[in-house]
Amino acid sequence: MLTVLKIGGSIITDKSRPYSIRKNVIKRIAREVKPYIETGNKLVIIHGGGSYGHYIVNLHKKLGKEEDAEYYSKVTIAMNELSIRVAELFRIEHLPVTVIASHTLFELDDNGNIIAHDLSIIQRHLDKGIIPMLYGDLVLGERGFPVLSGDDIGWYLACKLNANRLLFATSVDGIYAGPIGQSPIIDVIDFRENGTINAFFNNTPGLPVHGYDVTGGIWNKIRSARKYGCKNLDVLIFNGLVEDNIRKALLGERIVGTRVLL
Ligand code: IP8
Repeated sequence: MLTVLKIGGSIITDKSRPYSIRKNVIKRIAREVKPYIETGNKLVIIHGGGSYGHYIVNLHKKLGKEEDAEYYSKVTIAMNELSIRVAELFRIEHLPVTVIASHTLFELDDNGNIIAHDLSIIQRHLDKGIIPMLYGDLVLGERGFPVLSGDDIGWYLACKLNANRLLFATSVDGIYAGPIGQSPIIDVIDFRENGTINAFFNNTPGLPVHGYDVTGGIWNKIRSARKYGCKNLDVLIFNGLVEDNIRKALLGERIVGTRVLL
């Protein structure tokens, strides 16, 4: 079984404080991942930018410096640092993770399409029992340095690596049918029904957008579901801050969340 797990930046960092990580949450997540790995399953982890990437990107947007080489340097180093910190906490829990910098593997064209370099490096790590850890990052674009979100990487890798499951651990219970907190969680989004996706996006307001979430939250990014044309992928968007949810989701146990059927 191969699972791609995207861990939201708002789970592993404190978005109200620049460059802050939530150590205890990350350690807890590592412990929740263990039972899945110990039963011989494969895992790719991707995490978001949180109070590292989103913070810096937002700051530079205001200054109009999005095409500056130093900006690219600053964000890619900061994201790498965040990832190393997360990976180290996993390693302490004896999970064999390694960080693969997303900007070395992906670029984006002018239409926002992913150009991937040799993905077999990920497969070869998986074959040797390693857990590759990637993250939302700045990448080389045709012009400038666009943001490639971890969600997009998640969809892309899950489709290209033929993963069985794609899990989005977010800081909310799933996708709400209307205003957050006042409306129910959507149980299932079925993209297999023709036309559903358009009606769906015309009528729904979406997940909460955090102060400086430059990639717009999972609601926008879920459009990517169709882009990479993957089929038979079991997708679940759920609350990774609820204790034990990640363990259960990895083991296929039932939890509150939104399932996406492809
Ligand atoms: O949090 C964004 O990744 P995301 C990464 O997965 C940067 O959307 C650099 C802001």
